[in-house]
Amino acid sequence: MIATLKFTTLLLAVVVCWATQDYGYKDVEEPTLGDSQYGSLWPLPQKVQMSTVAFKLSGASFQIVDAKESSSGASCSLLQNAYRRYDEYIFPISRMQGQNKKKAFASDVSELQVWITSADSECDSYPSVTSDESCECPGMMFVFLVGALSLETFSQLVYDDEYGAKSINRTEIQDFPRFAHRGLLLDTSRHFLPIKVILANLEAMAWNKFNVFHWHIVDDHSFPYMSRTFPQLSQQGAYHPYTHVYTPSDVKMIIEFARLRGIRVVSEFDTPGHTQSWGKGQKDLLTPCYSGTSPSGSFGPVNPILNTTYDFMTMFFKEVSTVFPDAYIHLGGDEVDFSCWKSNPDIQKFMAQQGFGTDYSKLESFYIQRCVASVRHGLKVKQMISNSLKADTLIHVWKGNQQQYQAEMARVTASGYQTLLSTPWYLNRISYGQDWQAAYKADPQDFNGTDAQKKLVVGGEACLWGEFVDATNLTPRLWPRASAVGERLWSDKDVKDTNDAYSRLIQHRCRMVQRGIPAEPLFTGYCAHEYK
Ligand code: CP6
Repeated sequence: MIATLKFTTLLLAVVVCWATQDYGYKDVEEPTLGDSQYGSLWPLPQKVQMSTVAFKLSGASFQIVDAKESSSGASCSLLQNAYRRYDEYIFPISRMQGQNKKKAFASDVSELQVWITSADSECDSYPSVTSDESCECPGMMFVFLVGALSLETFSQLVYDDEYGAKSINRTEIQDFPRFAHRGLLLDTSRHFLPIKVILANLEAMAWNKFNVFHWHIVDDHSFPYMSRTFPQLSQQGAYHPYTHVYTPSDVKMIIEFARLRGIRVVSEFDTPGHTQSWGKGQKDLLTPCYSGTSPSGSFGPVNPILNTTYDFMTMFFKEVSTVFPDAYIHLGGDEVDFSCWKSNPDIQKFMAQQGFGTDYSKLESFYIQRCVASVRHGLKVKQMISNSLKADTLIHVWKGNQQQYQAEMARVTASGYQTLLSTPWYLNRISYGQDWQAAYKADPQDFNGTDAQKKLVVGGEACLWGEFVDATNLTPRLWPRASAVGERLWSDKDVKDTNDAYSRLIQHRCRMVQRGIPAEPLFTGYCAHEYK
């Protein structure tokens, strides 16, 4: 039985203005605004039973503590860290000002007991694709079985009653993610992103239950990754050799900040295309392009016919695998421009020797396979993500229109590969109106295939490519639009009522703003806190 939870202070009806002219965004209807029975929960848990029985959270005494039975406790810095964060989210001002020192009433909730049941908790280790992210919160409201993610759910249940007192309704929740891989791609090559911007967005990712930061760290335009083995790559290839780089300790800090929030950091070093910036610090790595019979002075993709290329890749990826603890490395492999390879007589000769004819995609596969072999040689246990078909790699589908990507998902899974979807979630593409809805409606398992094929879909990633974003506009462009992807990847596949989502997302967006993330509005309206 699910009862309605009323949020009297958070929401008033918004007057919806219908466009009478064609502004080019009429294909998406404005959702109707009504209170969701699920309050401001986002993403929606798998099972929610909310009652109308409300309790006050006493600001004076409320605390998040380890349950006696919990298998993790005071020595778990990951948990203690999370308690502190969520205490502040739930009591944003009153704690700081020492207010609310009233005596607690008998019916008040004074404690949230955190009970970790898994034997191998992740206090000191890194999250992985097999991490248990489930939460069962049965019976008594005060005893929860939670991981760090369910603290987020708990905090979303807390609301201000009509007198402004923190309240929570008796609620039973059972929760687990629909997909194990819920990623967000940020691009730090087209524009350098200061550490604090990355950290702020990792924080917002945790609120939206994303668990993979896909770090598209280098590309054509700059090489901000400071390599210990090849320091000249960033010295020559970064926008600035000292200020616009990520040092080993910066990278460490980002990985630790992510770990404390249950987020994996998967690094991507895209080759053989998108590598112009690599060429500045690494001689002979890129293919010299020709105009007619002489070199033109410009360079193309990584040179696939030299042994030195593979020696370099082996050493480079060996380093990357020690810097980034995740089991996966993303190898990119997208958008290779063949024109430079075609122009180069040495490459032409090599093509003939190998019997590739004029099919340059065969040369591309040749490169990827040798690269994978050298990466594997350097890493042994590492797994790889790419968009090329090769056994035991995870295939990332990130091209085409809806029909094409659905066909691609069907093809990839029919061949038995695990897959990740990104095509419908290019958040760098913006348009007038509520484009979160298109992202919300896309479903990674929506393609022609058997149940076994559908099971091979491990999740998806929202992408924010960096050509038109830097620290000034990244965060509001990303949130709450990425939240739509967050719910699609976390909640049950039948959670697809856009009106209900709209009501919850408006409140979730206000909550993000209140917690310090400048998330853009979905449409007209207001947030209860914004007058402060
Ligand atoms: N960079 C890299 C990009 C893109 C890709 N790869 C890209 C292309 C088109 C759009 C968005 C991003 N900027 N390395 C393609 C995956 Cl719309």
